[in-house]
Amino acid sequence: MRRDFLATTFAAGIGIRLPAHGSRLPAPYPPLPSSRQLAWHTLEFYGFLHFTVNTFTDREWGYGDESPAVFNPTAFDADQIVEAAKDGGMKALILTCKHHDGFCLWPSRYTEHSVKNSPFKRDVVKEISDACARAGLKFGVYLSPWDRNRPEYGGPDYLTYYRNQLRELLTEYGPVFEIFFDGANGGDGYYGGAYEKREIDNRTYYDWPTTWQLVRDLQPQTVLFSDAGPDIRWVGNEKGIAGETCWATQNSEDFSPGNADPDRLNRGDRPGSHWVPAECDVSIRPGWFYHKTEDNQVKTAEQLVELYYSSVGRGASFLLNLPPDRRGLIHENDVRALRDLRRLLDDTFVTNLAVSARARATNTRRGSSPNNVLDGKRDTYWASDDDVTTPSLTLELPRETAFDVVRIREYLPLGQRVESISVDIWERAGWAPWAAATSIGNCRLLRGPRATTSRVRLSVTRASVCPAISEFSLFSAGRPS
Ligand code: FUL
Ligand code: CA
Repeated sequence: MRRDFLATTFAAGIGIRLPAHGSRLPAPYPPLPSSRQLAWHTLEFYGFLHFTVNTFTDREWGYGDESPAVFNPTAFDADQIVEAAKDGGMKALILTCKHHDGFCLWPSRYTEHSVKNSPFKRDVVKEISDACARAGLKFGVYLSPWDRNRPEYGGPDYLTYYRNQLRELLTEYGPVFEIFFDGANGGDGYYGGAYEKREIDNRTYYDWPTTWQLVRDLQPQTVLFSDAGPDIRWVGNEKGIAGETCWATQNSEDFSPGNADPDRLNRGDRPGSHWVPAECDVSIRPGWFYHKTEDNQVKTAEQLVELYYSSVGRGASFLLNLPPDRRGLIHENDVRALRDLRRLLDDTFVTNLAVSARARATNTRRGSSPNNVLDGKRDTYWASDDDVTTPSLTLELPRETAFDVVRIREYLPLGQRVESISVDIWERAGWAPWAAATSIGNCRLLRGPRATTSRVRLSVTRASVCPAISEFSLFSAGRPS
């Protein structure tokens, strides 16, 4: 009874219609994603833009004493930058509005250390956010907590400064889908002329709960990223690689930005107290900022595809950095790599070879249907009865079909339920194993030898509660058998 009541209330709360005939939804398996996290999960692949005085001084970390005069892109074009990202298949862009050097890409009222005192003068944050809106990409903000320019850094007044800047960014540039709170705190810097080393305790100094609340008040749909979440967590490396097992849940109450266990971030915790999925940040070049010497070290489309499988394919997101060059453009080599990446991903994922299959399951909960894994919709799913936690579902294809990639998604509003799965193919003599995996969550991409068959079976081999699977698709990447 109580469970029925909870399921119904939950369903109403997230706007889901209960199936007819009074059949029960599976009880949610907490922790559950918030609506802002669910929206973020649909993005999967988006970009980072590292751009500041470093672009012109050829550094990765500015010291904070750079003159605004050095910031002078000769042909800055926000539309070219955004189109390069869009052509690569990205759904959003996060801009370093302020990196560790403290130089602001917008004319902040609270400092002279910004574009307004550069020869360039223009508001880069406005131009990029407007270009994103024109192109239909979401816009996000990186605002470095560590500021090597500010005299107040290390004391309480700096927090007021930081929050004032955050307020400007959240009130004057339209919707912000994500804020990336970096954990780096290097120590020495200019600090308004002090030229000294300043240590802070990253567990207490920033008083993050107050800052997070400010964002919630101003833009409740913004997801907050850091080593500690609260919405999205760092994946524990800057290589774009999530753990082969990567849970969306974590017990990170004792983590803070700059203070966390990278191994645990990489795989998540199960059971975990909170829904805090991983984001995989990595640069398309060796550095985060543009360096001419790296023009021939742009990752190839094939390397980027591998990163897509090791991030998006393990339930995390892929945050790929594109550094604008000294012209203020994405370099031709990077544009080409992005376009080729998009072509390779489209070649694989545009056609789901299972669309005209029929799905049958060993157990199906009343009100759900096995065919719900085939409709391309995240909000419909196949579920089993409460006491059946290891059911299987078979796709019967209208003809022999060759595939080498599988995509599986769980229905996230009910939590991360499945612990392991296997995929088998029908051969003349019976079922043969094709691939197996652990965590699924938002997305699991499996690659295996090219198989030609008329039946493919997904078996849930371990689950905490009855599974709720929203997608089971077959694709061909053209891999050799
Ligand atoms: C790091 C920073 O120190 C790098 O410069 C870069 O911004 C990267 C995304 O995060 O912590
Ligand atoms: Ca579906």
